[in-house]
Order: sequence, then structure tokens, then C-alpha cells
Amino acid sequence: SENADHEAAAMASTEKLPDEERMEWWRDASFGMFIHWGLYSIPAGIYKGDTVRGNAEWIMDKLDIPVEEYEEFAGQFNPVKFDADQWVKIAKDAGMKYIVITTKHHDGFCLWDSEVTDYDIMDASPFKRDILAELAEACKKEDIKLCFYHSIVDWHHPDAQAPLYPNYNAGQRDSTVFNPDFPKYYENYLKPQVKELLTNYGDVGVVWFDGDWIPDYTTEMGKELYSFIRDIQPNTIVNNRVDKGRTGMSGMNKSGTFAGDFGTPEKEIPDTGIPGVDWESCLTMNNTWGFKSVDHNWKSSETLIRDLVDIVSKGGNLLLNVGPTSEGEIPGPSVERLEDMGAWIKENGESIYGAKSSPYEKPDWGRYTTKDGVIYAHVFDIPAGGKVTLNADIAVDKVELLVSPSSKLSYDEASHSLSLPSDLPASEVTVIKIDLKK
Ligand code: FHN
Repeated sequence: SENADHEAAAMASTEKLPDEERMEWWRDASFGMFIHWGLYSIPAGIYKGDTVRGNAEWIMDKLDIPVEEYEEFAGQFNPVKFDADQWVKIAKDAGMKYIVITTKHHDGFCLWDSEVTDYDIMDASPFKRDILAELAEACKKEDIKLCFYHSIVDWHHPDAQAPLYPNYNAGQRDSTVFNPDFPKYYENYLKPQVKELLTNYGDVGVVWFDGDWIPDYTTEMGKELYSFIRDIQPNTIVNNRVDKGRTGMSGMNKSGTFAGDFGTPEKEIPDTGIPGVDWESCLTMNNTWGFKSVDHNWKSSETLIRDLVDIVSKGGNLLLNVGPTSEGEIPGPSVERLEDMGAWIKENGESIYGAKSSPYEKPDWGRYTTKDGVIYAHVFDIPAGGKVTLNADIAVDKVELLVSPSSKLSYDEASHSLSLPSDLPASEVTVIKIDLKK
């Protein structure tokens, strides 16, 4: 309603913080949930007997599904098992501090009641519930930051794509083909939708743009859109895909002045962090962002926990993806991995949240993080005999196991090494807390 909209807008904080303060919650959070959900969860990677190679959310483009055919999925989208509180609980129990959900992916379908289109959950589907509104309420209850992914690419909007190929193969369009009407889409559709997202759902932690690669979208548009967002909600954080600075999947900005508050490595973890540069690796647990009913290739919980440690040790955040089903459920294998991650973080989160990259070379047995003058050594695979050799340039005063401080560890100054007890409980990563000499 009109009042609710105004109330939501009023809730969004309007006092402009200095960047260091604005970024603080995000830098300390370290770990967020990415949610790729939309009409593509219905075919789930398979259409008319063909299976899409790779990401299931690209099925419309990869299998050349004409707009009129793909639109039929909207009338079938009825995720009756969707429970925002359950999703938020899964994220919170996993140790995730923010949730980034696809408000609209490249296929153009909107998970909220948009005023500028009927191609949305309220008007085109039998579900007729505002998914973003329910998620916003659930996040607020659990103090989880609500964040919005939004695609610049739109395979449904006629002004956003190159002239229609025979099969509307818009996503694969020739990079020299421009759509003369794209500025109309930008002005009359993309910006109004971004304004809706930043006006109707309270505080938005991050706007996570995607689709920055299309040639019709210009750096002028990107810089304007960044300012447009900050004018509505001054403290919202915006990724670097709002502009044109990103260098491919490595995600960091090339030199030059580009808008965006953090780099976005995708499906990869950089070899090292970059001092003074904020970045977040977005990873899948399998090999697709959107739900796929076949060929998953799931990563182990251990790998995912070690990825989190690796990323934080380099000064980044992990945005880890789930692809809910067309019924509105986060797949079981994803939930299992998130439960394992939550159990590890519950015991070892001190070495992750608010922790930063250390000045020490990464050891071959694991990673270091640092917080408040303390060093945390994360041992991935305990060396034979339990002997862990620390970097010689670490001035060690005291070492102890993070999970059981009473179990004093003896440190041999001469060899810079310590011996872990043989009866340690099994862990994906064993954390040693190192107090430094004053
Ligand atoms: O094309 C999208 C893809 O579907 C997915 O959303 C990823 C997630 O970051 N971004 C784009 C590929 O770079």
C-alpha cells in the first residue's frame, strides 16, 4: 500500500556514512548466501529433451527458447513450499550474515510486484505473493542483511536486446550489434525498477548488478546508476558490475575510475588479495547457479569451508550460492553443506568474522588470518606427526587450540614449530590461536 511503501522508504537509513563506516558491516560479515531463483527452476536445465550445458539459468538463451514459449513458465511458477523464514534460518545457521537474491535474472522475470511490468510474480504467476517482501521481513526478524542481485541484461524486454534473431538468441548476440532503444530501457525500465527495489523493501545492504558486459550499457549509465542508488539509500553498497571496470571472471577492476564498491571474482578465488581493495568471490556448490535436475558435481563441505578460510585469509568475502527448486525449496545437498559449514563456524567463527589478511606468506599446510593483533593459523591437513611449522617471521608469545584453549600447545622457538596432539577431534580445518610478543 502507499503508506507501507512510504514507511519502508522511511526505514531505509538516509544519513550518509563515510565509506569506512558504510563498508564495515560487509567487511566484517565475510560470508553471505547467493540465491539464484526464477522461472528457470521449472525446466531445471532440460527443455524438449535437450540439456543445457553449464548454468541452468541460461536455458532460455542456450537452448534458443523463443520469448513466447519461455513466458509460459510464468503461468506454471507456483512455489508453494517457499518459506522465507526457513531460508533465512538455513543461512543464519550456516553463519551467513547477508543474503543476495536474484530480483530479476537475464530472463527478465521479476520476483517482486513491479509497477513497470506484468512479467512478475504478482501478475504473471499463480503464486501472487511478493517474494522480496516476504524475504525482507524474514531477514529483518533475524538481523540478516537483505541484498538484491539485479540483471542489466534482459532477454524479455524488446528494448534491451539486439534485433531478434530467428530464435531470439539475444544473450549470445554479436557484440557489434547495438539496440538503438537500449537507452529507453535504461531510463524507463532499469532505473525505475532499481528505484522500486530501493524504496519498497526497507534497508538494502547491497545492490549486486550483473550483465555489465553488454555493449549497449555504457560506463556513463553505470556511474549514473551508482549515484542514483546512493541518492535513494546513501549507505547501500554496490558491486563493481554496476559499471564497466570489471576484468572478466577474475572480477577486479582494470585501472581507471569506475563505480562500484567491491570486486566480484566469479567461480574463482584470487591467488592473493589486493591491499585496499574490497572483493567477494561468488561460488557455486556445484556447477550451476540456477537449480539443475542433472549433473551436479557437488563440492564437499570440507572444500567449501577451506574456500571460506582461503578467501578471508586474502581479505575477501565468500558469497556462496543456492539454487532453490521450482517448489521453493533449497536443495537437500545444499542444506547439508551449509549445516556442516555452520557447525565449523560456530566453533571457529572468531578466526573468520572481522578477520583480515595477515602480512605473512601463506604456508603450504593452510592459511593465516588476523584480528585485533592475534594471528589464526588454519591447518587444512595436519602434517604427519602433528608438527606444524609457523613462518619464521611470526613473533610467537603463546599458541593454543582455538576450540580448546586449555589444551596448551608447546612451541619450539628454534624450529618455529608446534606439535598438535594426536587425539584432536577431526575437523575440516584446525585453528591455532597465536598471541604475538608485545
Ligand atoms: O550470467 C550470469 C550467471 O547466470 C550468474 O548469475 C553469474 C553469477 O555471478 N553471473 C553471470 C555470469 O558471469
